[in-house]
Amino acid sequence: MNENKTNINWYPGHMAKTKREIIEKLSLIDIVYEVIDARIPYSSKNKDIDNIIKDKPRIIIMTKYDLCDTIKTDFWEKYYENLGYQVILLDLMNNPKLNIIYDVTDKLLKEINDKRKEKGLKERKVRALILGIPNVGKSTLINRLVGKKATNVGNMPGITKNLEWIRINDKVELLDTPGILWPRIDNNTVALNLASMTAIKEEILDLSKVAIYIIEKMLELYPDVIKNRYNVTNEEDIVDILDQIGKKIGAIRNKETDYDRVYQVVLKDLREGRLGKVTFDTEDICK
Ligand SMILES: Nc1nc2c(ncn2[C@@H]2O[C@H](COP(=O)(O)OP(=O)(O)OP(=O)(O)O)[C@@H](O)[C@H]2O)c(=O)[nH]1
Ligand SMILES: [Mg+2]
Repeated sequence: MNENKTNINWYPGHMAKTKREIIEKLSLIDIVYEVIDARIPYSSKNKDIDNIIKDKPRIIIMTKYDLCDTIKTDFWEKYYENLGYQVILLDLMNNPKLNIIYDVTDKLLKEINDKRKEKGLKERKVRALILGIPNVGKSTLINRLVGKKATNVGNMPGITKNLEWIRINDKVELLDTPGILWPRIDNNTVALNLASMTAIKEEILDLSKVAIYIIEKMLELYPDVIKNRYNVTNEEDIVDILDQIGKKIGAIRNKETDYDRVYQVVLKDLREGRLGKVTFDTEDICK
């Protein structure tokens, strides 16, 4: 047996329920805004989505642009464009350029509206479904589009609990949805990336596994960040590395490293952006 197998078979009932409810509402929907996290543009894309939305017009919205490694993002933007998607990159915290969403929506729905006009029908109000895995910024996007707090947000998975219509103006209505994953996450790296970026609770994989993955991934992709932040000079052995981090952050109990504390600090530092701008999905993940 492979010791590293994460064995993620975590598809709680509420996700199955949400999926069913989305499918029920689909006939009302004109366009889907599929929200993914720019730090994990491959891992955070729901592998079940084509089964859910079939051939509805779709825009991929990559959020958290302020937190990602933009050189890697360029690759992923082109990757999805080559697959035929429209891709929009957004920093929802500092500089959400939202008009582009409406421009692309108008472009994608032009054909439908032109047909309606030919038949003498009025242009239809646009109903957009906001879909994505937990914690990618779906509700934050909605709040930005509305221009005020219309729905709850928070940096942990599972904040939105129910499907909820939100009116933007006379022309646009949005359907916010709880984050959903797909039934079996059989790619270890994808599972660990999801836990690293708080799309699934870290306990599901085990805190130590996720934190050690983050440290090893950072040492591979952004070694100076870890070395400088935590005074890591000797990186031969993971236990040594944890001890050095423990010493630097003062996670010592009874003269021994408090490993749980080290894990928690590393996770928190990554999530709160203290480990710099990072993207964990490298090109080889989709091969
Ligand atoms: N730095 C940064 N943080 C963001 C961005 N977009 C969202 N966030 C943060 O990400 C966290 C999750 O945002 P939510 O809008 O609650 O995510 P969600 O997709 O609705 O999550 P669920 O309802 O749990 O499925 C919050 O802490 C947001 O402030 C962004 O572009 N940049
Ligand atoms: Mg939400």
